[in-house]
Amino acid sequence: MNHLIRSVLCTTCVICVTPSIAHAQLGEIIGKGIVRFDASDEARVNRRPSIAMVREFESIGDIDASAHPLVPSFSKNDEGRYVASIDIEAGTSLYGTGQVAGPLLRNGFVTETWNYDAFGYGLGAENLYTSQPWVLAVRPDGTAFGVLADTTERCQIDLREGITFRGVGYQFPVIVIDRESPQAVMEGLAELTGTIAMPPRWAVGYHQCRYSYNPDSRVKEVADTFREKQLPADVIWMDIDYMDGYRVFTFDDEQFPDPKELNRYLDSIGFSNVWMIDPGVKKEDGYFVYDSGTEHDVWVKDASGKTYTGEVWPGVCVFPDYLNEDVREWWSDLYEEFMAYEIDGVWNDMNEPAVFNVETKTMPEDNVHEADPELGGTDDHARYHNVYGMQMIRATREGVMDANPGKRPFVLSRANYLGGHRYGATWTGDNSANWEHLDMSIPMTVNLALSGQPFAGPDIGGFAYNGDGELFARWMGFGSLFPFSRGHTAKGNIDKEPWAFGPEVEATCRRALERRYRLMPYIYTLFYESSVHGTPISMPTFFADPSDPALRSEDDSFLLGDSLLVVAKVTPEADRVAVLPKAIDGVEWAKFDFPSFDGGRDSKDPDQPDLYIKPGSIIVTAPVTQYFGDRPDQRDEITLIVHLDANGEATGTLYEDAGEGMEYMMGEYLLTTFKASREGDDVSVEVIDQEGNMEAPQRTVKVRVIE
Ligand code: MIG
Repeated sequence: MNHLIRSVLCTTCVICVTPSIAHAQLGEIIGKGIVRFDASDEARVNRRPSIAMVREFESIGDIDASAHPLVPSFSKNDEGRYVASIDIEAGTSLYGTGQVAGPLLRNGFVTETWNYDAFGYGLGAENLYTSQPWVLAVRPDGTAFGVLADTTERCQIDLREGITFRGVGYQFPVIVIDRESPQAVMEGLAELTGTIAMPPRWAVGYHQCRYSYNPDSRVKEVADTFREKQLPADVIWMDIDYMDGYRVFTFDDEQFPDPKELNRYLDSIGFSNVWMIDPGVKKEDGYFVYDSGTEHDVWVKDASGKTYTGEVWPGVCVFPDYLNEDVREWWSDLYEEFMAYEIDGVWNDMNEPAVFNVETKTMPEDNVHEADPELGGTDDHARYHNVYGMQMIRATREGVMDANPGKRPFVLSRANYLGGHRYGATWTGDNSANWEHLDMSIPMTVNLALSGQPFAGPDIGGFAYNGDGELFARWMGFGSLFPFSRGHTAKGNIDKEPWAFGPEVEATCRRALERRYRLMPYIYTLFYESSVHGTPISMPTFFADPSDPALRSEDDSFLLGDSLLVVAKVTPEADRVAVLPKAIDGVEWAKFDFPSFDGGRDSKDPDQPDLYIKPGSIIVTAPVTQYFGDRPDQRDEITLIVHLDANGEATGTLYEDAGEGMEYMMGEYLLTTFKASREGDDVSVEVIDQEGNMEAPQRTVKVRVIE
């Protein structure tokens, strides 16, 4: 604690009678434009370690809060909740608050952080699968600030009047990031909570899933059909039915007798694989995971100190205490044998944790976690509930990396917490196959991005219920452009592969997937930028012009990176008119499309979203591939889509690396900046900057100028 500086500041404080009150006005600078406020001296001394942040941030100087424009007021309410509020000026737009169903603009909404198995959730859901106690606020002039309530406890985020957090259990600190733009605030959040790691390139491709593809012959059949029909895809997923009686780390003898052979087959046709692992471990003597866990004493205990049991898929289960380092190590080790079946990626589901047949749908709040001292030490489930899934995937990721040294891991998690993007991607859980959910899937993905999770997307087509071909086609149209792009559906539903609804829907899906693969060089570059700067990958349209009030609630469209605007048609009638960003110095964002495989029909397909390129930018594209590694890596030919600004100039970047492996961290990559300029009637393009040690390829560079 910074006692010296604090007492110096105190001498300037005239009303300093009761120190604990005066010090409520004290904040510590912990970064550029970043101040942490505590409610009192006592709260500051008793502050818990932050689990959201990458490290402990020490004060680099105290500020006189009376001079700070955004001082939270702290209090305790009648229900014993700890309250922190920040006033906002009229015209301030609020976003983030994690995984939220409903519109992009969050003013007027109330959310609560409490990870929850929310099957069949609707618009009014107060809490879903992940928790991000964070609000992004954009002032009328386009400057912005972000507010983080640094608590893992249940915490209400009330945006009905200003910004109010009401947390239980603990007097949490509040961190305010005040910067010149919403983009800069998001980078500030990444300075505190970290960035995503560069994923393997296959994980940036299209993923095909269902609950479940079984037996193994069905997995092969689906993968084969993608190739036969020339529908680009990189990944196929194994949901829980591959397991032997839902026992994690086992395989069903009859349906999946030879998982390695299956993975090799998939690999031979260019498919990567992802297999599910849940936290609930069947309580059964003789089952190696249960026996080994019991021997290592890894299970979460109830309040009386006995091993807690709860029912999930396999029946009565026990649950690893991922808050504990030894337990995480034990869990990581389980992946050694598992990954040896040539498994590429892991999906951790049900890790809120979900428990059947209890009203709360999770474990009792008075269960006990033997958490590491760095995480806060031994305490109850109420305190650690929201980070249970995050700590699970932290251990999973470690295990996957240890098992496959030198490979980039891919982990998908259903539950997560602010900062958990460091360990894995997230999806929006069990949505439904209807137009309301199709519509919500854009703002949900974008608000997750604005809450620090850029690698996200919905179950394309909807998880619950069947829907129909029209809905599916429309959803795939823009779903193929989310950072995480995966089709999925629940057990018992009709088939929902791109060809399942007949030739027209199949053709639409092909165009949509081809667009993603043509845009792959650009999208992969966005992942790189996110991994370095914490920039969101999908962003709200208003990021194009944060000072334009007309864009603040626009959520039928989204930006994929700075340069590409995706305008979707989210009603069956396609009758909503999206608000576009204004022209820049007289130059409009320009609509463009790809000449399609079947003769330029792309732009006539009413189910495709419209694509617009920003004035002054270059989007790097490549010919369609069916999967990563299909043609070397799309490096032999690229097409620069150029839209000149008012000065007749445009720039754009391309990041390239091996697509897998860690060598990029040692400089084995190439970051190329292209610049296009108008010269009379011509447009010339030059490379103005190149960074990285990877050899520049010989290639054809085509240029398409969009007017
Ligand atoms: O209670 O593993 O959200 O994606 O297919 C259902 C089966 C358990 C819930 C996940 C869903 C997955 C399903 N799981």
